[in-house]
Amino acid sequence: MPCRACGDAVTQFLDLGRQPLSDAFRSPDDVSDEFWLHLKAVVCHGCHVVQLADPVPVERMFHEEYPFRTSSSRRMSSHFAATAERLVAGLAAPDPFVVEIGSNDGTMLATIADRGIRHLGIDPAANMVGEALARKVNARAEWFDAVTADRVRDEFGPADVVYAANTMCHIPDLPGVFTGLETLLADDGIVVFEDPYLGDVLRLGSFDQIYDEHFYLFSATSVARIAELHGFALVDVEHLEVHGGELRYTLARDGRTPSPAVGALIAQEGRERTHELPRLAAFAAEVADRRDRLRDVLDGERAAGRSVAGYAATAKSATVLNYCGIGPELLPVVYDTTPEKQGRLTPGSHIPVEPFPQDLADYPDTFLLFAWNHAEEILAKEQQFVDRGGRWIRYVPDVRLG
Ligand code: DWN
Repeated sequence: MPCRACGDAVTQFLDLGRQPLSDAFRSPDDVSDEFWLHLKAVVCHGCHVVQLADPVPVERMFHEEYPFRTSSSRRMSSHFAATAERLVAGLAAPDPFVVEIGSNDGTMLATIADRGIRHLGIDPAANMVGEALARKVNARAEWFDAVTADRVRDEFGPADVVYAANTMCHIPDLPGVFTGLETLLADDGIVVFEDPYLGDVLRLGSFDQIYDEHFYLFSATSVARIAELHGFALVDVEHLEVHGGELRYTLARDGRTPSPAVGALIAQEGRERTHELPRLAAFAAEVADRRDRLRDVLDGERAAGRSVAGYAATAKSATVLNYCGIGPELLPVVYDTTPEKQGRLTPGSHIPVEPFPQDLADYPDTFLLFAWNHAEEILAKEQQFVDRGGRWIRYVPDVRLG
């Protein structure tokens, strides 16, 4: 398959094996066949974007039972409140219009709505759109494409800002999204989006950022090239600490001068050979080594008779559990705050997901931290677990027990 973003040739550098849909938490009495994909990552020789070898049909992943809520992390909620304030501060039009693609439960748009700014959230997960509407956010359960973009422009006029967080990387048909952006965006409007950064994934060895929903792993270099194919320029780039390291990209097509950060990051990616096969092959070797070391740590805990539970049934954990071959024999339970995941089984590995125990005495001896990207928030609220001798297993930025 050629590159989905630019059509050029690709080369595979990573094989994470047979994987389920990362957010398809099964009911224990569900005996239907599970959907599996072969999770392989490739890099494009033209635009340099890293992507999955084979896309999963988007309808299988994003639907009215999508279980992830943006508001499940407090830190992310404040991140999006601050993001909204930044977007508002940059609005210059007399009656601006802000669109969010992948608006989920309306966490970001709630602030825009509070400020009385015209806005629209577009998301295929009808359940999350329902939650957004309940917080007085204007949202619709739709896919963002050229047809939707046309309709929205007809109804509301051009958008001054189109924003997307952890969404662009989820859409294999990126050219289709860009066609929609060309239609919807005002001539002097901006597209702002943020997604996990390839540079951080390579630096941290965070291979669990690769799963069905994360079709692309972007970088400044690849986004600049892809944007250019559609008449946009990458005019700003900002590194974000959230979700294990992301980049926020700003695109425009009004000829404005890119900020110095753009050229600096592209140059850095060139120096670090971020998109080159030897660098990507070294990452793949590190991933295989990390799998073996993580299994050793879990085997060690079991041999020592210490109980272990997973902390947070993240989408990312599907890659870890299935690639490392971790099932209920090594990890009997994963605790998670999401009601829709509780009482179900983790995809592929079939580990029961339960609510966190109310009583600290019922906590395990050791937690395997799947939501490592929220470590600061989690460690702060689980201080008592550590005070009574509880330990954490991590696998990002390295395998560690302590
Ligand atoms: O891109 C995506 C990101 C932004 O969100 C999506 N494809 C799906 C999802 O990925 P994830 O599930 O890996 O996201 P998080 O934010 O790392 O994890 C969320 C899960 O963790 C939820 O099920 C809630 C749970 N959680 C918890 O149980 N206790 C989270 C926190 C912070 C906690 O304290």
